[in-house]
Amino acid sequence: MEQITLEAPDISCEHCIMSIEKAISKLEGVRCLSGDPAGRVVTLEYDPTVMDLSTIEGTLEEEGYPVRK
Ligand SMILES: [Cu+2]
Repeated sequence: MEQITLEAPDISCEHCIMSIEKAISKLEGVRCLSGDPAGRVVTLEYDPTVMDLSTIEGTLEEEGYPVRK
């Protein structure tokens, strides 16, 4: 499993983290480890053999939280 922390500047509160967790939970091979509304980051774990980072980033963007590269 790969672990990655993604920064999404549009995260503003715990509800944003929950929205992201919900969207991520629908994807195969990835799960949320933690979210930090103050730091505007989410830390994820994913299996690179079934999931790629661009799909995860696309899902966050669709949810309204584009990832800062
Ligand atoms: Cu929020």
